[in-house]
Amino acid sequence: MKWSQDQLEIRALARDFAQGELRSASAGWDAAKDLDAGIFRKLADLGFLGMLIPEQYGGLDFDLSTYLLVLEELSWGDASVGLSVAIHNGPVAGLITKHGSDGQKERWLPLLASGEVLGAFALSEPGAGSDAGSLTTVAEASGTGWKLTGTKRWVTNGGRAGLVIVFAQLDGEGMGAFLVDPTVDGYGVGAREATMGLRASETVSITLDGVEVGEGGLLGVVGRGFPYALEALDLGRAGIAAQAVGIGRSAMEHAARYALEREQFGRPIANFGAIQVKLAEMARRIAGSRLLAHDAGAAIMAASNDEGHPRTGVDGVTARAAIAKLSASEAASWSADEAIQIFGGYGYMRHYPVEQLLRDAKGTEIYEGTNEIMRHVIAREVLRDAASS
Ligand code: COS
Repeated sequence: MKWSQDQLEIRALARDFAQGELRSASAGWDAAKDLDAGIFRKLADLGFLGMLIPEQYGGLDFDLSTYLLVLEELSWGDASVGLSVAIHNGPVAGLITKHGSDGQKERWLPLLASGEVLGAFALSEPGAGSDAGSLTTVAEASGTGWKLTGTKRWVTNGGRAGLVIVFAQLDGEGMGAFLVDPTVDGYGVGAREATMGLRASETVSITLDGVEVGEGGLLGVVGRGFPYALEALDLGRAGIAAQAVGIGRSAMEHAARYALEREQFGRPIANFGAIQVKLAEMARRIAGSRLLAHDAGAAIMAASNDEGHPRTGVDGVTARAAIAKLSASEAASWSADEAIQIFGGYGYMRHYPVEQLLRDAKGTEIYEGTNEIMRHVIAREVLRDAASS
């Protein structure tokens, strides 16, 4: 893959930021189970909270490959930061940019781009995860708009968010996507979940108890909420792939450095073939996954530029995003697991960095669609092609 000079400069900026601001803080944030709130201001100052937002609304209007390069670097520094930034820029800002009315874009995009408002995406529910079409949150017509009632789970950025995209069933009309200001009456935030990894990332439940959303709060077309959610997840999955590449690369680099320093049997363990095979395999899986993440980004860009790029089929956007996320998340978990093995007894200890990377990597196999769903989506598109050939 060949990057332009601009892309290389932006990647270098993100890498310096990750090195200076994230990497050394990451273990502390993991232990504290919270990010330093000031980090969002720093990200906003660099423009990293408006990466996909058009310039007229104060964003950087990056192409997707630049965006994915930045996400990889941020996630290399701290995967919880990578996740927050990916949700905010991808499914949230991406959906508003694509389907928002002029009024919605003017209201929300400058706030998201400047970091005044952090975005969250509320699709999953206690009983609706992989089966995202089975939501029980309802939106009832209220005369002046809609009234939302239900519970959402696993909402990243949920407590800090100043804007939440909430998906709810409309009476007999499919699903709607609503732009909810969390300061309204009836909006409640549950306790932070205690998660295995990505512990600094905020994951909460939210309750909606008759939350009023005016006419201007419905995103796009009535009843199209489910396709919007799936479309947002394509972009989200490309971002998670880049996040996983960052985590996997971090594990590989830690392991390689340790292998050069650690001596056993009178020489660095990097001299042993068993260690070299692990490092080579990490490099192969991570490099392949990076290409797949950027391939998904290219497909999404082609589709959104109306180049007639298909959504369905194994060459379509949805399958390519699923392939990238599946490959990268497995590469990250595998690399972090093998990095612990290379560190040996030290790797199993809390204050060495690689055990955190394994806990963080595991999340990428689950959120924004489990890897079982990724395989289902990919197989469905392979079979669709076969049936129509
Ligand atoms: N972009 C735009 N539209 C899309 C789309 C996309 N990527 N994918 C599907 N659609 C449209 C379809 O064209 C269809 O529209 P019509 O109703 O007009 O025909 C509609 O959306 C439903 O699509 P489809 O029938 O393919 O959906 P399924 O019910 O088969 O999808 C799965 C089932 C399991 C694939 C889906 O529910 C899924 O991805 N689940 C995982 C959810 C998830 O990732 N949850 C994690 C949330 S974030 S923590």
